[in-house]
Amino acid sequence: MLIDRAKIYVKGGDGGNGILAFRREKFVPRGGPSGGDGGNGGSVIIEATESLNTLLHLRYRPENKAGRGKHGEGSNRHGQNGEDMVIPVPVGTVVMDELTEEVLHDFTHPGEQFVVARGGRGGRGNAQFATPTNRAPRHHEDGKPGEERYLLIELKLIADVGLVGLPNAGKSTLISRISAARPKIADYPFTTLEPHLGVVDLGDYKTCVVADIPGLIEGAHEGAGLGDRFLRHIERTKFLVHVVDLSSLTKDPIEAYRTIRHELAAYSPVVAEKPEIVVANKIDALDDPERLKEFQAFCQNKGLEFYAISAAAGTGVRELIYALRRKLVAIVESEPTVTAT
Ligand SMILES: Nc1nc2c(ncn2[C@@H]2O[C@H](COP(=O)(O)OP(=O)(O)OP(=O)(O)O)[C@@H](O)[C@H]2O)c(=O)[nH]1
Ligand SMILES: [Mg+2]
Repeated sequence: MLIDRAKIYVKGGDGGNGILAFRREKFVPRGGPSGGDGGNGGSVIIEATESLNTLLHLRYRPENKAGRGKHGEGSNRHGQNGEDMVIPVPVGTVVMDELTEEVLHDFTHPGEQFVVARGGRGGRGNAQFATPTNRAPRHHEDGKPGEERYLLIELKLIADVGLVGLPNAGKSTLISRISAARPKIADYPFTTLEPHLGVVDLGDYKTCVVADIPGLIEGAHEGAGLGDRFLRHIERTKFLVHVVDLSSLTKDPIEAYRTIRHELAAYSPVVAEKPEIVVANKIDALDDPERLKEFQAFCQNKGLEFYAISAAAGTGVRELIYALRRKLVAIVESEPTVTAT
C-alpha cells in the first residue's frame, strides 16, 4: 500500500563487431591488416535525483536500452561507442533483480549512480591480431552482447498531500479519480478503514503522492469514530486538501469544515498549520445553489484557497490538479534547503 513499484527491462548496448580488412593502396603490394575494432555498447545506469518523488515515469517507459556500439571500419577506424542510458529515480529507491529479488542497490544520496546493465565490449578487428609470424590475420571478433535483465524497483512513498474531511465527503472518490488508487467507495461513513496512497500525474513528469485517510468526526481526538490515529500518516505532507460535502447530506458545510479544523488542531499544531486547499465536493448534487455561495464566501473571508468540484462526475477536477501542482511548486520553492528524508 505504501510502496510504489515498477518493473522494467534494461539492456546494455551490444558491442560493435571488429572487422576484417586489408589496406589497399596504390604502390603498396601487400597492405597490412586494417580492420578496426567495434565500439563498446553503452550501459544502462540508474541515478538518484531529488527532482522526482515517485516511480510513475517508469511505468511509461518499461523498456530501457542503451545505445549499441558501431562496427569497426577499414583503415583501422574504431567504431563509435554506444551512448549510456541514464534512468533517474527518486532518492530512497531500491533496485532489485526481478528473478532473484536480490537487492542490487539502495539509493540514498542524490547523484548516486549504479550500473544495472553493462554494455557489451566491442570486438577486435583483424588489425589487432597481427603478429610477426602472421602478418595477414583473417581473425576478427564479433562484439559481445550487452547485459540484460528485468528489474523490480520499489520506493516507499511519502505523501505530499493529505486528504481530510468528514466520512462520506468523497475523499476516496476523489483519489480514485486523480490516481490509480482504488479504495473502496460507498455511501456509508467509515468506508475507508486504512490509509491509501495514490500517485497523481501533474503533467510534465511532475507527480505528487496523495494520501486518503479514514474520515474524521467530532471527538476523533478523543477516539470517536476511528479516532485521529490515522492523522500521523499525513504529518509529513506538504499540505492538506480538505474535502467538504456540499450536497444536502451535510446539514451545514461551514460547520463540517469547522469540525475537521477543530480535530486537526486538537491532534497537533504541526498538522493544523499546514497549508490547506478547501474542496467543495458533490456540486452535481447541489440542490440549493445558495449553499455553495455561502460556503465559498466563508472561505474567501478566511483567505482560503477554494475549489468546487464533483469528484464523481469529474467537474472541476482538472483545475484542482493544476492547483495541486501550483501549490506543490510554491511550497518546494519556498523551502530554504531540501532535506533528505
Ligand atoms: N453525487 C455525488 N456523490 C459523490 C461525489 N463524490 C462522492 N460521492 C459519493 O459519496 C459517497 C461517499 O464517497 P467516498 O468517496 O467513499 O467518501 P469518503 O470521504 O472516502 O468516506 P470515508 O471513507 O467513509 O471517510 C459515495 O456514495 C460516493 O459515490 C460527487 O461528486 N457527487
Ligand atoms: Mg473513503
